[in-house]
Parts: sequence; structure tokens; C-alpha cells
Amino acid sequence: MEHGLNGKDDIQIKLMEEECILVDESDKKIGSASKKVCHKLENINKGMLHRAFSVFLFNSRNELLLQQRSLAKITYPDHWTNTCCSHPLNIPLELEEDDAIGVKRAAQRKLKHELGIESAEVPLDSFKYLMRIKYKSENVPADNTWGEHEIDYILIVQKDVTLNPNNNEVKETKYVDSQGLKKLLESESSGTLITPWFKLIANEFLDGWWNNLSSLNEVTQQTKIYKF
Ligand code: DMA
Ligand code: MN
Repeated sequence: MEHGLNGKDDIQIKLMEEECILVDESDKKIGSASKKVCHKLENINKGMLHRAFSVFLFNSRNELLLQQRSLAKITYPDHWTNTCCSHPLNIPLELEEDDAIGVKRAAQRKLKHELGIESAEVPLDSFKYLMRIKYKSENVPADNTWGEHEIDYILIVQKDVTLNPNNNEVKETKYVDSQGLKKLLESESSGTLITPWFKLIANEFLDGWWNNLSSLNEVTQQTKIYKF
């Protein structure tokens, strides 16, 4: 078995074959590569960058849905994070860039796959594309194999949905208000694991979005790519 996947979950190993979209620093498509190739630290260290998305789903009480990643996940197992993250794939429907529609289709696909949310509950026009954030994070689990280096599309949804989590993907879910989120972030010091991208977004952006859920146009910057 190849280095890095030895002993990992069979379903998650198979998902490493998904074909992601390689982009340059301006998010222009320059090719494609498997999820496995995209997340190998050795490739990230050579500058390989791919397209991703992060969904922040709020209910009608303005609470944010969080998930704890399953132990089976190859990158960042057991970590608490935002509602749903993944990658648009290198297929025509998910490559379409107008209004970030390809990324929204991918988000709809993964909300169903990870959390069991029916697509009818989150129609494409319920996603608001806000901005892109480029970031890099390395080496979790700490075996010098995996990392992230992405241009991450931020998608906001406010909907009351029915959850039916896939336990190969998700260990636990919970809704938090801003006080609940603060507590979770503080619990890192007592051993709670939190993904680096969620920490970054929570520190830099989230309050501004949360305070403007009914006027998201005021915080929307669709041509901007924040770089970290
Ligand atoms: C990758 O998420 C995307 C971001 C924004 C970190 P992931 O590791 O949860 O992807 P997948 O669900 O496809 O494994
Ligand atoms: Mn990624």
C-alpha cells in the first residue's frame, strides 16, 4: 500500500480518486489532479493549488451548523469545522464559473453526501457566494503526508433543514450561537480539535457575515481573493 493511505478507511481511500480542479493564484483553471495528488504535502510544497468551497449554513434562529469530522477522514479527522467543505470536481457542471454556479452544485452534492440534506431543501439559489480565501495548512495528521492549499469559495445559506449525517464523514453535528462558537474555540486549549481554515475564518470574517445575514450584499466581494 502506498505511503499515506496505509490503514486508512476504504471509502475515504476511494474518494481520494476524485478529480479536483487545479488553479493559479488568480483562480484560473490550469489543469486537474486527483484529490490525493492535490493534498500531498510534497505537491503543495511545490506550489500546487486547487479550488474548494466552504458552506456556512445558518438556521432561522441565526445559529450556525457545525460538524465534527469523522475519525475515518484522511485529512483533519476528529476536527470541528464549519457546516461542510469539499471541492468542485473537474466535470462540466461543476466547472461552470458564472455566478459560482459550479461550486454551488458541488456544495449541494456534498451537503447531501455528508449531512443527508436533500437538494430540494437547499436549491442552488439559496446559496450566496461571498468571496474567495486562499490559504495553506499543513500536516494533519502529523505524518508529513497531507495538507491543504486552496482557493476556498465562501457560500452562505440560511435555511431550516433536516439532517441525516453520514457517519463515514461526520461524527457529530451541532448548531451554535456566537457565544456557543466562542466556547468551542476556547475549548481548543483543553484538547478540542478545530480545523485551521475554520479558525482562520472565525477569527477574520465570521462576525461580519453573522451580523449581516439579512443584508449579505454589504459583505459580498465576489471578485476579491483574500490571501493568507
Ligand atoms: C476540503 O474539505 C475543503 C476545504 C475548504 C478545507 P474536505 O477535506 O472536507 O473535503 P472532502 O469532504 O471532499 O473530503
Ligand atoms: Mn482541499
